[in-house]
Formats: sequence, C-alpha cells, structure tokens
Amino acid sequence: MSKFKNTIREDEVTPEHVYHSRRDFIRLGVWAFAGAAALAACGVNNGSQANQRVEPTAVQKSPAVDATTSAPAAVAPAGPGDTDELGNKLNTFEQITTYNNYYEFTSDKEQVAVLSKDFKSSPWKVEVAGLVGKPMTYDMDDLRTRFPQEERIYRLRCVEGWSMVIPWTGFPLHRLLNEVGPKSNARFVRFVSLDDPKQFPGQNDIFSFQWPYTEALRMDEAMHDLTLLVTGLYGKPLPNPNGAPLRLAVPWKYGFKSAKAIVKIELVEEQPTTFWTIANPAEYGFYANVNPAVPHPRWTQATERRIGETGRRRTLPFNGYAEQVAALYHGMDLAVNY
Ligand SMILES: Nc1nc2c(c(=O)[nH]1)N[C@H]1C(S)=C(S)[C@@H](COP(=O)(O)O)O[C@H]1N2
Ligand SMILES: [Mo]
Repeated sequence: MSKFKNTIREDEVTPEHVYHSRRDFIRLGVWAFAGAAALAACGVNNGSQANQRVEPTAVQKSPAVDATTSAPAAVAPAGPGDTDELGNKLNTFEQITTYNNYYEFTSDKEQVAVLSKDFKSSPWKVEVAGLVGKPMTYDMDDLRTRFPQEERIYRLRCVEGWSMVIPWTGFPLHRLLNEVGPKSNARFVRFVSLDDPKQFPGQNDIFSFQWPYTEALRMDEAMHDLTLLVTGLYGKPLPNPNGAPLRLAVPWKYGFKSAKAIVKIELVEEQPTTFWTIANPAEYGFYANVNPAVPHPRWTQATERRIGETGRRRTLPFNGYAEQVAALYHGMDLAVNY
C-alpha cells in the first residue's frame, strides 16, 4: 500500500530527499492554517475549508481523516514528534529559537533571543538586482503570495560542530531566480543582510567585522531545489533570532552560508567575497560544504553535537544530502576548495 495520498506526476521527478520531507502549503494558507492547527490540537474542529491544505506532492505522514465529515483533515505543520527523512527527531521550537548565531546582535548564542526581541522585521523589502532580465523589489506579502510556501525539514550543521533539525517554511530560491531571469553571464548569487546599527548592537563595533553580513552561492548551487528561501519555522512566521523575516537555508553547507535578514539578492559574474571569507579566510572557505574529512584548523569536523543530546554523532558528508548535491562538485578537490 502506498503511504502517500496522491500520486501525481511531480512525485516521479521530485528528488528523494524532498519527496520524503516536503509538504506543500496552500499559497498564503500556512499562517491561517497555523491557527487551525492550534485549534485541532485542542480537539476543536472549526471545519473551515479555507484552512484545509492540499497535498500536491508526497507527504511525510498520511493526513488524518476528519471523523465528522470524512474529508481529509488538514495536515498540521510538523510537530516535535516528527522526524527528518533519516529519522532524526526535530529540535523543539524553544531550542531552535534560543540557541543562535547572529553576530549582528551578539556572539553569545543564548543572548540572541533576548537582544532580538524588539527587532522590527516589518515592513521589509528585498531587492533582486544585478545580472537579471527583470530586476524586482518584493515585500514579504509578495514573496508569500507569488511563491507557494512549503515545509522542509532540514538538518542545520554549524561549522562550530553543533547541529539541529528544523522544520522550515519557505520556497525554493530557483522559483524567484526564474522569475527575474538570470542573464547568461550571471555565475554567482550574492545575499546581503540588513545593515542597521540602530537595531543591531553588534554593528556598532566597526572594528570587529565588515558589515553588512554577506554570503554567496555559485549559480548552480543557488538553483538547486534544496536551496530554500525561508519565511517561517514550525508553521509560524520566522522568529527574530532565526533571521526574520527572510533567510536562506542551504542544508548541505555549514550554517554560516545561510544568511539571515536578507534585504538584497544580487546576481554577479565574479565569485564574491563574503563576511566570513573576509573575516578569516584561513578558517572559512567559500564553498563550506559539510565535510567530516576536512577538519577546521582548530577542531575536528568528524563529529557534531546535536542540540538537546549528550554525546556526539558522526557528521555526514554534505550533511547527509550527498545523493542530491555531490554531482555539483564533480571533479573539484573538496579538501582544497573548502
Ligand atoms: N546575517 C547573519 N546570518 C547568519 C549568521 C549571522 O551571524 N548573521 N550566522 C550564521 C551561522 S554561523 C549559523 S550556524 C546560522 C544559525 O542559524 P540559526 O540561529 O537559525 O540556527 O545562521 C547563519 N546566518
Ligand atoms: Mo554557524
């Protein structure tokens, strides 16, 4: 028996990882839906059609059936008992939002949640510029309505040797790139985070880092279906400590490649410098693919501590996404091009 409700053509072309961990939301429906899920969790069913979610692709678990109407009930956004495609349990909302790297606020991971409490993430605009046929500026409503939102459960592996499993909401970056139309000479995509010393205490120390935070991907990495523009987690709008209102999630790379609070996406021809390659080129490379075989100069990358667990687990090549992404680096020496 198939564990999946629908069998449609897209199932046949969806990469294995995505097939098992992707759950599509109705456009815009996710936020309304989060409310419905809360009601459902209390044993209340408001029976609203608008809050039901279509499952155009495979889902991780079969939707429950609503006993009163025998219609499929909406599938809740992932909850703490859910797992990624490897069977790893999700980290809790509390863990994900109280242990953060966000240097614009502080380098103290437990203080990010405190210092980011009053961060103003609305209104927000994202400029998409550079080598594109149709430069665009989007606000968050544009991004949520133009691009179908889906949930992806991804592992996040920080270069420092810790990791979490996070249920993101968002959409693949390639959808947006296809809309603006990369020119043929566009070879890299650069991401720029917000520059606002009034809101970011860490940006007032001008001697520490070169602000704003920037990151970049090669065009084929940016176009890969796993590369997600993130607008939420656990079915809620993206919390401030995680980079509200918009950040990237590139699950096969160390966490620093996934820039938070993105205000600009720029297509360029030359490989850009980035926040960490400027700060410490000997320790942080441009590619930064998770690689247990290449130690950081000051620590091993062979193992990692999953937040909430004692002991360490083995780190997987490409953070467990090798089947999907290893081909991007065919012929490259990943020990040199770290
Ligand atoms: N703008 C910005 N983006 C950032 C960072 C940062 O300091 N500033 N830290 C990075 C690092 S090192 C990691 S591990 C992840 C952490 O994401 P999380 O706090 O949501 O787990 O965000 C990345 N994106
Ligand atoms: Mo990190």
